[in-house]
Amino acid sequence: MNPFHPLRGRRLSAVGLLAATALLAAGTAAAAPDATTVKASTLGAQAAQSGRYFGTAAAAGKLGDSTYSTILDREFNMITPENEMKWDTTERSRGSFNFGPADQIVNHAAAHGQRMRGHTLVWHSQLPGWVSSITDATTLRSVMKTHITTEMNHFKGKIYAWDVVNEAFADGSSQHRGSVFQNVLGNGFIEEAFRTARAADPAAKLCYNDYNIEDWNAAKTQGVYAMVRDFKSRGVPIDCVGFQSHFGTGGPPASFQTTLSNFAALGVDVQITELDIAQAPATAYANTVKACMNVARCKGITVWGVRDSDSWRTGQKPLLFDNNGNKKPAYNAVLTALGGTPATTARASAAALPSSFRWSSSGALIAPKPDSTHNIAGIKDPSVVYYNGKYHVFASVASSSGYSLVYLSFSDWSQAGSATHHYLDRGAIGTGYRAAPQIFYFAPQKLWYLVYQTGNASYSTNADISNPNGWSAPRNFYASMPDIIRQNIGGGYWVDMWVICDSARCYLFSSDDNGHLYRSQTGLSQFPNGFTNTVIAAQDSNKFALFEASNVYKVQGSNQYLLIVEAIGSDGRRYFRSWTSGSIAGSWTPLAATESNPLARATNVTFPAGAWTKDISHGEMIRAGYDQTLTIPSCRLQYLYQGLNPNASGNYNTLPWRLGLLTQTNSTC
Ligand code: 9MR
Repeated sequence: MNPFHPLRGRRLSAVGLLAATALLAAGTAAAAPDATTVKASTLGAQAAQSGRYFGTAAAAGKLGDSTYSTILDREFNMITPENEMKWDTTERSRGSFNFGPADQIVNHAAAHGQRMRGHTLVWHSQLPGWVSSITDATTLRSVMKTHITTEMNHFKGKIYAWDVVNEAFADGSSQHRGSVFQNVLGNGFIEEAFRTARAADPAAKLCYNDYNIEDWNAAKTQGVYAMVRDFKSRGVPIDCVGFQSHFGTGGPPASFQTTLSNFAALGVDVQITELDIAQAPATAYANTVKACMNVARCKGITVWGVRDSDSWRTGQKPLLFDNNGNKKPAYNAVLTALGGTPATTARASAAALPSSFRWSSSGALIAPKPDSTHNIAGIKDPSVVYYNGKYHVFASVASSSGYSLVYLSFSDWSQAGSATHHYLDRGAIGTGYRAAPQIFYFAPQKLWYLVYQTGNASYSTNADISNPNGWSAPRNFYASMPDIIRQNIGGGYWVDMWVICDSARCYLFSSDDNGHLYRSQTGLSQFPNGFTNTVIAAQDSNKFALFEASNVYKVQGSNQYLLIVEAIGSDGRRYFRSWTSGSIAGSWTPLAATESNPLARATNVTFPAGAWTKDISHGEMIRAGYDQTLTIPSCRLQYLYQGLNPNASGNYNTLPWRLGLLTQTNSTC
């Protein structure tokens, strides 16, 4: 946002902003995406379109392998730790818990907007000797309950579903297998485990997980089915059954879909939890996915590893990616069975986002809270991340005397209005012109960055986002305004700095209120230093069509980046245009980029709580994660924005801006 211009663009008469105004990007724009194409080009994004997830097992020790983590974060939106949550890692000796390796995966998932399955709490295998040698029921019962409770408490709020009990049934039989739990506690140990788990984390789904229960005619399947039926009839808490699905070359048994739907009919979700198929025949994979797609309560599919080289059965090459991370034929078969379009037959950047948008707006949720030293008229330019169970909002506060920054946090939007406002000018960020913040976690340095404008592009860092006093003093990204900006800024203002990184580089965008979007770059390992090669990323001869408040995001589960830019419409009101690109530095293709088909404008927003604003102005998408990749979901977008009483007038800096939340209503998933 531009802090100084009083009238800047407000009620400008007939600026003649035309839909067709060209956005000149570096390179030429490709044809606009087909309006009917909403198929995604990755497994997770495509599964999400039917309300399902697509996950993989992952190993903490491989997160640093960039081939591995690139595929992990591109394709999968659910992660199961392959070994890190098992008893022999988490409680190797009695009462001594180690959650470090699992935390690495959980943190990675949170930063990339992925959900987690917890695997596994009670299992006869990978069980330390001190547990399997217990012979006394009172001791074992206490040990089992402590283990479940301590582990679930540690990960509380972060796990979608737990495999509470794993592989408790004997091969080829409808009876429990022998194990220390079975032998010492008897048949009731499974029920005891589920009851303990429900008490520990009532919000997590509780699953029973097993292998060789996919064939409806197998004795083991019947044994598990009878147990689930019994649990449901007696009110023993169970929410889901996991079918591991470690298949031979033939793939799933013919009755697999019948099995899934019969279990679902008992009132539990079903999930495919550890899928791999010897030699990975495309048809066998497709049949497995179709069985799930045909059962409404089949909520998702997890494959047991990323590349063949990551598999526990690596010699059988059972996974979707080869040792080099290339997609195998089974990959395309799975994507197609999920309803998607493999890249070989569609544009590589097939749109995960629709090409037109509709939104519903909240009322004004956040108003300024002036105090004795902050005589504030408006709260503006919000940046927001959801982290550790809370929304953390940073915003500009404006008054006739200038701009500074404020921080507030809350767990739910209904609490936003009552949150305490912490003025950041009280700490090392200091007083003076600081505005238009952007917040993100820079994972390589384990530090939060707050980027903002001071006349230069500035930043502060903090190890703890929730500590408003922890921010460092401002530092500048540039020694001075880059030449290309000086040459093009005209009578505009250098505003709205925005950082986004991919796996190799970080980019710094900024606007000039004069029709130019600039982009500089530096290496990921050099960040925050070394921003150079500043170029015009996009421009428009009508400055109001490409004004300010640009955001660039990675769209989760797709190859797409989304660019949104605030424009001033022919009615003088603020609204947003949008483009997509396959790379941050790429050319931008119009998505919803006109006044008549905008990303967000008063014309495509409904206001059930009353039309309190005609401006949809500077704000932030609610991200799927919180790290430097700025990943947003591909559906059900939400955008926190600044709006204004339409009758307000006067000096721009004293306008009564408030914050409201848009929620996308035309999402296909
Ligand atoms: O893939 C896991 C492998 O790395 C471990 O060595 C093995 C130890 O038992 O467990 C593997 O995962 C198993 C999962 O936890 C439960 N179902 C069977 C999986 C394959 O053995």
